[in-house]
Amino acid sequence: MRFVYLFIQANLIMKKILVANRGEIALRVMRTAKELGIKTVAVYSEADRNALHVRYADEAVCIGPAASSQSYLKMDTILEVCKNLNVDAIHPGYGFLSENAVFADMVAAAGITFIGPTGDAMRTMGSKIGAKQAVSKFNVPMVPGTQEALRDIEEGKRIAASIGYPVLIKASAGGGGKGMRVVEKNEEFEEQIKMAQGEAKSAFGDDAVFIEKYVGSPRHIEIQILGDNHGNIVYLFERECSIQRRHQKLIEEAPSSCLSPEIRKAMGEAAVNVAKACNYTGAGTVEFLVDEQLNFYFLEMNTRLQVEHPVTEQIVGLDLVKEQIRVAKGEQLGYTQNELNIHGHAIELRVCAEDPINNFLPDIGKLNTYKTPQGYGVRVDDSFEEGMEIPIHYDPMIAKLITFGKTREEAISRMIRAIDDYHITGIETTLQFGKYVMQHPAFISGNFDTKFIDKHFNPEQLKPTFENADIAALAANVLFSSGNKKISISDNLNNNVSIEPTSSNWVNKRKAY
Ligand code: MV4
Repeated sequence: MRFVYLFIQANLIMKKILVANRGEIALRVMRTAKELGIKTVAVYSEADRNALHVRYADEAVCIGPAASSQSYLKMDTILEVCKNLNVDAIHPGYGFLSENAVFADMVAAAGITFIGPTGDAMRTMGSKIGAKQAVSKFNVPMVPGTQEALRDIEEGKRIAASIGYPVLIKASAGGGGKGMRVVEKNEEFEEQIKMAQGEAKSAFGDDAVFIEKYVGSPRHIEIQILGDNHGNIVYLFERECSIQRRHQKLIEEAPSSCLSPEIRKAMGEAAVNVAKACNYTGAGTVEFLVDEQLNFYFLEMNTRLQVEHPVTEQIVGLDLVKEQIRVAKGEQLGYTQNELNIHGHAIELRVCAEDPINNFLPDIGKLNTYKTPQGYGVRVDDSFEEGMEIPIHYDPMIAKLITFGKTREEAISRMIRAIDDYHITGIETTLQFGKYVMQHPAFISGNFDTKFIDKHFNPEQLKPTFENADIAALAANVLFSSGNKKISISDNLNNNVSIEPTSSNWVNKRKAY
């Protein structure tokens, strides 16, 4: 007689989650936890006493002064809160401790579930050279280059010559473009390597650099992946993130308008292979460079939930935080790749407290007016109310404005409408920049790359000429004399100016933008 033993792995119990973050992402995570009947704990700095994530949570604990290093980055303090309040799991959001392998390991060692990948997966992908080595056996296209830290200048020159100039030097510990240098010719090689190593050493404490063939005007397209603890990994298609400035993304969309179903599938499968290369679990993102011929190359993997995840949620119909929590509990994904499809189109604009007319300089102050757009196909992920101050200590993002529609055209016109319906005063924002992009022929055509802003944006274009406003005021004066009610006219930025013909319009009246 033979016995068949069935081992059924019990799912973890998750009654209470601590969100080790602030702002819109803390709120976004807590909303999903609430829907799942999970209690939430907020941690906050002294600067965030009145923040919405603190009010929204079931419990909240102040963990230190405003500086992140003394609050949101305090691993021991956060773990202590977990123990005191009987927390079952930690969601790290993005930024702060979200990609900190040491923290992920500490959380696990304390018997708490880290809602994210293992520390080992983070370590593998945290080193660019380590990541390239790990994926090299997994059939993932990579830009021609080295897979080891460069030690010898002469050897480097030989490799650069065989790759062909221009080449790009990258820091292994880098990310977000830090420590990158383009080398145009052999004569510049030595000097640039030394500069790159110096920069890498001071920025990351690690001077390991490697070289790659320089891809001139690439697109940045990333694939969302999701893995469970049972070996299932799926891709949730791509996000086009080419509209960025100084490695700061400003507009993202899903799907990308340049991929064919075949390339989409090939990139998706490559991304799943990257995830396999580091035994990835949870939600992650694999970044690719895409050249003009639509060749794609693995860049790096982000081992966290990303800022722009909502555009993926809108087109695949999944709540990514809910999926993260489910797989962290030990549940199976519950769907196969074939069951996943793209429905419609979504665009996200990062509404930041930055002045696009003034070099995107961060702006601080108070949200004197703060009215968000509403209606079908519009989603606003934010964490502010009218009258609140934008704290200077953290990221200047006020909100993520997401629109979705059946087609890209619909998502674009809805975004323009939503920008017009968004009223912020007291602070400069990227809203009008967003509108400029939505109306730009290169963006509308879908044919653009990471140089979009360099090629197509000149701050002058955002300065209202006031010409139409002036004309409207003049016309209003005339109409006033003839007893008419109101005049409406659009200016160079398609902003409507309505003027009532009262005697005060004898003074040239300008619309407040
Ligand atoms: C490149 C590249 C061209 N060629 N690698 C920038 C951030 C880092 N993650 C990788 N980056 C790049 N790597 C090769 N071989 C151009 C960039 C790059 C870039 C990439 C994605 C999005 C925006 C970018 C802006 C400038 C440069």
